[in-house]
Amino acid sequence: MNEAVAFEAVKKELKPARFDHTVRVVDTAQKLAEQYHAPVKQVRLAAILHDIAKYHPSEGMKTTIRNTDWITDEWTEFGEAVLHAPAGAIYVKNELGIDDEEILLAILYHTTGRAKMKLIEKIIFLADYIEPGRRFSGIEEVRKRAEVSLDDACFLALSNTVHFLAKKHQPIFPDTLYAYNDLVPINKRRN
Ligand code: DGI
Ligand code: FE
Ligand code: FE
Repeated sequence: MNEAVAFEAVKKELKPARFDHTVRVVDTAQKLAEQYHAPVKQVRLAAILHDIAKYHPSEGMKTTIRNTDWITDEWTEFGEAVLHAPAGAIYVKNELGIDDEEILLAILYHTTGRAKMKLIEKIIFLADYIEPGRRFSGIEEVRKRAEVSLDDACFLALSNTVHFLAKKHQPIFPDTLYAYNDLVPINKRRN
């Protein structure tokens, strides 16, 4: 799929502010791809499409997830904010005919991360977190770390997210915790 078609497809699904976020994620992801030697075209396409299901109704997303054999039903048990990630992966596969597994994985795990993320997944996960419109607390440290280590920057983002969710007594999707443990700096893990 070419980028113009992908941009058109997301534009009609998103509100203007969310579309602007998407454009910033594409730009940020491209820079990370160049820096960390990832395939730019694939990364840009995943970034363009990553939030395509953001405004789909929750009940519909839950039904779709339950009816899709390659997506676990567990996604429906951890709050509404995570639903758009699997729903987006399903949507781009079924409605847009995207079969590139790395792009599908990058969309599927862009919110939570997972253990053993591939390069493209890490880039989309991080770009979504540090795009210049974001104002999370602690984000400057993550942006700085992204200049030197993709893994460490993803780890800091995950640490912030786990903190944020736990503080609000929100459920934490298991893959978020697996991703956190997977990227804990090795010297700390063995202590
Ligand atoms: O879609 P975006 O706003 O660009 O960003 P996102 O896809 O990272 O979604 C952010 C939301 O997802 C935010 O409300 C926190 C929530 N979230 C992230 N990880 C988890 C989570 N919510 C739950 N319940 N569990 C998680 O592991
Ligand atoms: Fe998202
Ligand atoms: Fe996003």
